Amino acid sequence: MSKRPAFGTPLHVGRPNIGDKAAFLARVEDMFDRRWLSNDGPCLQEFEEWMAEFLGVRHFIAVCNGTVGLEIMAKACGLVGEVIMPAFTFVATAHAMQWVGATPVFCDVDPRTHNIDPSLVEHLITDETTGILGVHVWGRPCDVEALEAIARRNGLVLVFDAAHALGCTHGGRMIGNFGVAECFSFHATKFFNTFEGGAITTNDDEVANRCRLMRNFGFDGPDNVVSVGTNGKMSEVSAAMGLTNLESMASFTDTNARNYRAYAAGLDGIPGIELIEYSESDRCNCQYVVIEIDETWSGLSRDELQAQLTADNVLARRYFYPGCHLMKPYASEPLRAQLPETERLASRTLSLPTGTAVDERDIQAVCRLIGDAVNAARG
Ligand code: T4K
Repeated sequence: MSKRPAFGTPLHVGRPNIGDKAAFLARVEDMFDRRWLSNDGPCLQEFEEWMAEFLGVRHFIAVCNGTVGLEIMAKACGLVGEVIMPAFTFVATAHAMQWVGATPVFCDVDPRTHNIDPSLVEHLITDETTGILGVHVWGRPCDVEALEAIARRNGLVLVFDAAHALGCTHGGRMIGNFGVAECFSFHATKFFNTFEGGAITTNDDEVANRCRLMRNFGFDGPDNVVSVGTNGKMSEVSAAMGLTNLESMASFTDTNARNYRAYAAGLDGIPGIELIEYSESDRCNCQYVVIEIDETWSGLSRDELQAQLTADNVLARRYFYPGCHLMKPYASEPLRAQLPETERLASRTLSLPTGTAVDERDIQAVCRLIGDAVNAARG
């Protein structure tokens, strides 16, 4: 007979944080009374204003999800031809470029930061290259200054996928202000969600204007279509969720930080298990608790550990396995460079459950399960 799992109900990665339900429902009541459900409604306008102020950015353009946001950002910034980006990211980063007709050119990552390695970017530049797309993986900022210098030297557009990085800073400045534009995700699984949603941020008025037009079919006033566009609008109900969750954002971040510290304490000293670190000097949302498993010390592989946790109803995730470059739509493309660090990371990282659905006792139990698995594997 198989043993009973340690957790009766599954402990998921990506459980949504949900702010004050009464405040949300009141906003939805008002929305119904107004009969204004989408297309630049009052919730959307308030959400955009509040977020622009929070990020200290000139333009915050809310969109229906992060992937469409990346597509609009790419079009508005003129990304065509080849775009250099990491393969160690969620596949949406690559898909968005491919979807708008640009070719992702995958660059390896820095094993310490998990972000695109600037020292390798320049080797990948060709006559076809128009831009660099950095991803602030786990909310840890890219080496922005090095990427800016490369972009400047080579006349390239620098943009960022900031899907993980809401509320994070780099050098004291909020993510959302770097490159020509940045794109956030507010998907349900992100620590701050609008059910589905995202946003493009920029300090460039022309880019912002193009993004706003493209988000709404290229309409510049009724009947006047001035550019090609798509339907990238955020609905009122999503914006209402955004306003509600903004009121709780500080407490979500505090919970993430508390959870992170509990994991750090619980995992301390377990051989071969290393928790990724967040900078002390910059703000971070700590929404991802990621461990690296070094099999030579832990005695078991990442996949073996994941399987054991799953048997105990701890549903840890292999973000980002196997790397975009090995996924079917991209695997047949000739690789410009080998990606040993990407492949190494993709084989050893595991994201653990966190957020407001998880408490410290859960975390202590998860850490004990990991410790027991390693002890058993090492004999
Ligand atoms: N760029 C980057 C770097 C990204 O990480 C993402 C998204 C994007 C761009 C694109 O942004 P969006 O277009 O999504 O706004 C999830 C999310 O769907 C995705 O948004 C996120 N990154 C990615 C890292 O994670 P999956 O395929 O892992 O989703 P799924 O359905 O397996 O759910 C993950 C976990 O969350 C499960 O354990 C179940 C749990 N869950 C999920 C939902 C939706 C819940 O407990 N409740 C829920 O409502 O991609």
